[in-house]
Amino acid sequence: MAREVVIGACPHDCPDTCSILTTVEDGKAIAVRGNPDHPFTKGRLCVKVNDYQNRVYSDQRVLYPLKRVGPKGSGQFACITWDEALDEIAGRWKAIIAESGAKAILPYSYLGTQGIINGLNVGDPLFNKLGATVCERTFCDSGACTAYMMTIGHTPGVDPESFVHSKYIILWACNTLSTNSHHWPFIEQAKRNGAKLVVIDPVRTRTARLADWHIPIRPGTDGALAMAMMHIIIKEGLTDRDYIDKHTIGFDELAVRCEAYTPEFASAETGIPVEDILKLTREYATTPAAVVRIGVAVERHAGGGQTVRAIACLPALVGAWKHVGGGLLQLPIWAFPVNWAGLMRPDLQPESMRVVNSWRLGPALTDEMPLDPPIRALFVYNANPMAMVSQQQTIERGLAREDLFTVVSEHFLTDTARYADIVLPATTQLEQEDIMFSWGHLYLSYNNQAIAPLGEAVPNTELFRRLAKALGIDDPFFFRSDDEMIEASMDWSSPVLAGITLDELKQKGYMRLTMDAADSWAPHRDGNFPTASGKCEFKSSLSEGGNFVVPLFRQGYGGDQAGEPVDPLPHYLPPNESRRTAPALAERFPLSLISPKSHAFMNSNYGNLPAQVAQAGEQQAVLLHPEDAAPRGIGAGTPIRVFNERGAFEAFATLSADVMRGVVVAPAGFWQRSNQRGPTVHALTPPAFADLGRAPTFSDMLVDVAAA
Ligand SMILES: Nc1nc2c(c(=O)[nH]1)N[C@H]1C(S)=C(S)[C@@H](COP(=O)(O)OP(=O)(O)OC[C@H]3O[C@@H](n4cnc5c(=O)[nH]c(N)nc54)[C@H](O)[C@@H]3O)O[C@H]1N2
Ligand SMILES: Nc1nc2c(c(=O)[nH]1)N[C@H]1C(S)=C(S)[C@@H](COP(=O)(O)OP(=O)(O)OC[C@H]3O[C@@H](n4cnc5c(=O)[nH]c(N)nc54)[C@H](O)[C@@H]3O)O[C@H]1N2
Ligand SMILES: [Mo]
Repeated sequence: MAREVVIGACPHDCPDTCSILTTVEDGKAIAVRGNPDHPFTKGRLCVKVNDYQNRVYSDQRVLYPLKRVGPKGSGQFACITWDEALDEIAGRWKAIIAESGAKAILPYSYLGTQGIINGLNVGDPLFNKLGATVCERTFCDSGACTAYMMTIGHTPGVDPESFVHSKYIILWACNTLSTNSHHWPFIEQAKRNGAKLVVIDPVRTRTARLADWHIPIRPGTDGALAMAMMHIIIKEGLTDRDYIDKHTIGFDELAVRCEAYTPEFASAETGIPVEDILKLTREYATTPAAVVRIGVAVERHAGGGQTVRAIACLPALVGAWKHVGGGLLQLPIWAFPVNWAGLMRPDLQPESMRVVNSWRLGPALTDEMPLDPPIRALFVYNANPMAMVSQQQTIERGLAREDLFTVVSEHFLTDTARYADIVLPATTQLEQEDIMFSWGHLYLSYNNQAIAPLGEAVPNTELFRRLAKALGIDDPFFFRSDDEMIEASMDWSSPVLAGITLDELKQKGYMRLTMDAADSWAPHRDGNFPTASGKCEFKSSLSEGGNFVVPLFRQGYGGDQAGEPVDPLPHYLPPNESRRTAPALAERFPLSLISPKSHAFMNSNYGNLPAQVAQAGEQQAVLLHPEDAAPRGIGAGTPIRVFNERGAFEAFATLSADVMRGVVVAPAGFWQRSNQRGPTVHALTPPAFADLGRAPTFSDMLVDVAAA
């Protein structure tokens, strides 16, 4: 019996990018386990991935190209050959391009796999070359990234491993134990070293329960808290004047701006008592090595961008950056010298391009967004918009259009793939080769292919080679091997890759970027922010161009940002839908709904797989405060309807005082057609963008709940 252990890396859109050891026997993967040698992920895999072989060998896998034989959405398909599938796709696309132009084709994708060659940008060169509509992918952290760039630039921020040196840790809208769980041991170590842990979250999550101090906050009001913290810091002289003078710009204007944001104002907005706001601020400002870890969730409200602007100003105001373990952690992805331009190839774009935002998929596919030419072909890969995007009913109406030619590359017949005309089988991480960045630690990872592809599944790289060939493209760029693509994926001359060779990386599976050690990590001790001024910009020089999207999220397309003017100073924008801002709406729909991540699902991945469904629940559970449930006649386990003027979905109630009164929680990831049967939370979520970076606002909405 041939037995080997293959070193790989978790493909998921998660900060942790775990090092994984797959045991392969006679060509079959029999088990996966965490690699105990990895300094950050330390040998533990989460509930989503610790049986990854069951995803790979699931009897639900799509293993052959499929062609629709029943009505749209019926899930009736017949197997066809790859040649038939490619002929049909190339034939339909060529006809559409001839009749309507390439803009009638809309690619839709995200981070189904996070591998650098198979992930975010794998299709960009082809669609850029065709001149297809650019689908701007801003539903995850785009607003926060715009705000971060405006303030401190593309810095990795605090090394997550140097949290062991932090003395005051604020997890702000971040459920570490569920969404970034390998960071937790570093936080625990910091606590053992005497750090205080504060969690700011409307919900007493499993993370908040282990904090020294959980501060419940009304959804979408964090900006008021952050502005008030600055008000207090300035008023009480808790600033680090020397650091401000040397390493920031715009302090005087910021000080004027902060005057209005009194603790009383913030208390009324956030629901946090004034004493607590004062205490939090004083503790934060006077403990050296204070750090804030922001979750992506902080941006999902009308003022999410400016909230991140305000939070990003805090560490410079108090000089936290001077200390190892002090500062701000958002996405250390910026440390990786990825050859983004080479991956996206914006240079291939024709002069005239069109941009449609991924959060607008429904309108773009229907008459809600008049487009000339209309979208006639949709190509989805690495994404499941039916489960993850607002206006679910509109998306469904669009996907049901007889005249829309939809192709989906997938592992499974997801809610989106069920509407396809052609489904193409995609390999999983064990069946493909890739190189990986991380947005939660500073290790470059390598995923060695562990097993041969199942059935006729192909990696996304091969899918796009086949498409290019079928379309008659002859540029050799489109026919590079995976090895060539991996070689070209990074700027190997970058100092952070000094001493790292591909050979060694393949063998070890991961290597730390050649940067300061976590124990001496303080990149902004002397300023050196990667901004235009080289300083922390309280007053941002990037505001002049108006609202913008970081190029990463829009295939490098630079034109047509259509940016509304942006205030150069941070401020608080209240939620669109709250009791205070929309009292008439709140009369009818008095509860705020937030839709964070499920512990056992990875976005919508695993929403169909038994082990994870057993953990997450067969059907959508919605968490309510007992005092919100009682007057509605709702008990624990009661089937309920959650609704607002946009739509409704069914769920069952779980009751706990862990959630603030007036707030309900519907974790994301349930599928319409496996567990959920019927619409999901995205039947209700708003289509509005947040203030910066065209981020979504899916946790900024009012609903009501009734027993079903
Ligand atoms: N288990 C699991 N892990 C994941 C994912 C997954 O689906 N499942 N998805 C991955 C992805 S794509 C991402 S982007 C990250 C996201 O990582 P996080 O941002 O940590 O994820 P969320 O669970 O969406 O939100 C975190 C917390 O923010 C709280 N919250 C919601 N609204 C507000 C608010 O207005 N203010 C404050 N202060 N708190 C608020 C929620 O109650 C929740 O506990 O997780 C990644 N990791
Ligand atoms: N209600 C609510 N909505 C949300 C969020 C939320 O927290 N709540 N989070 C938002 C955020 S942060 C994000 S990042 C987005 C995520 O939105 P999406 O990225 O659309 O969601 P996923 O569920 O991760 O879908 C990825 C799909 O890619 C497929 N896939 C995996 N690997 C491969 C591969 O190698 N090749 C191909 N072709 N396919 C593959 C998977 O089977 C899966 O169906 O959702 C956003 N929407
Ligand atoms: Mo995300």
